Amino acid sequence: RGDDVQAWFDAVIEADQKVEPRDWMPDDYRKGLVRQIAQHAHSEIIGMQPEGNWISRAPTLKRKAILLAKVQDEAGHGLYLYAAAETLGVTREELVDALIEGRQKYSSIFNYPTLTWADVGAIGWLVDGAAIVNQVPLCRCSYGPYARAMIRICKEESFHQRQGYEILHTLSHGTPEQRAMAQDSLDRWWYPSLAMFGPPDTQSTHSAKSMGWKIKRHSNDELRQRFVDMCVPQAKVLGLTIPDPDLRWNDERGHHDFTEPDYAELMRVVAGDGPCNAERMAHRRRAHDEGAWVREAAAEYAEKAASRKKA
Ligand code: FAQ
Repeated sequence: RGDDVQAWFDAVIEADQKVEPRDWMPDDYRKGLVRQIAQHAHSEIIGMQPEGNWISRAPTLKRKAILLAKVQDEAGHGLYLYAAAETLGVTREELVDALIEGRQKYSSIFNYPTLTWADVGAIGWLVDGAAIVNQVPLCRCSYGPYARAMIRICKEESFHQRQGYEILHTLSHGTPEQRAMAQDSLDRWWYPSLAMFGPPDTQSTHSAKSMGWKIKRHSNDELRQRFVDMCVPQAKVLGLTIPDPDLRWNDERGHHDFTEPDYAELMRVVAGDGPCNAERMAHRRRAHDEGAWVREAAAEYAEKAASRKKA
């Protein structure tokens, strides 16, 4: 029977069909998915903080309403992804505890500070842009609930990316000070955004398995290249300079050559030693503690509603 179910699973993957929650799946496949989906969900939730920092200081009422909606979308994505992970037999409480106790990760990018309003634009353009490049292929991933969650999430990320681009476009066509602020944000966010795609393929521990299972459809380096190629013409329209003197079109490869991000820095930030790691985790823990009464009230209400139904 062991061989039968493995053969069935292999055939589903081979035929590009979806694996669903009740189907048999190898333990490593389940664990790998929980790891990636949980990390993804945590990133959405922690990712609310850098931009949340600017909600009270957005330059106009309209900008404030847009930013508020974007940050709320991120909360929605997090909850959506926790729900997708729960279909694999873990609970949201377990995952949130793993984040709070530092046993699970979130994306390196959210450990960098948002120093100016232009950073809200740079996050939209570059961070959401990188998220889209990474996540559009995940819409075709082999695990049904994750693939389906990604479809809606990508649509919303697309709006997020445009709002960030529009902020930077306004600034880069504004006063000299606004232009300088936009350029400075690009200077600071460029390499951390490239690092979002993970270590180079030669050092990526999970890629081979993940690609075999069709969770990942492209390698870290392939997606990073796709992102660079996408950003170059967009930066030109903004009139901003990507901070890489070696960035140039390579006719032979049909891609841009570029300077790789500092992967030692990526590993340091992932290990907890980035500019804002301590602050992000402290904020998350405080929010969790302060929300305890909401969780208790919701559980109490659910219990009452259930007993009322029984009566
Ligand atoms: N940060 O073997 P690989 C967003 C870890 S977008 C932290 O290559 P894999 C939207 C990796 O976990 C951001 N850790 O790993 C938004 C592994 O460690 P482990 C979230 C990283 O999984 C925008 C080790 O290094 N998006 O939130 C990073 O095959 C604005 C070895 O790496 C996703 O999570 C990193 N940058 O590939 C929200 C997308 N890179 O687990 C708010 C789904 C690598 O063994 C505001 N995830 N590591 O301890 C993925 O596509 C993949 O998991 C990768 C990494 C591509 C991130």
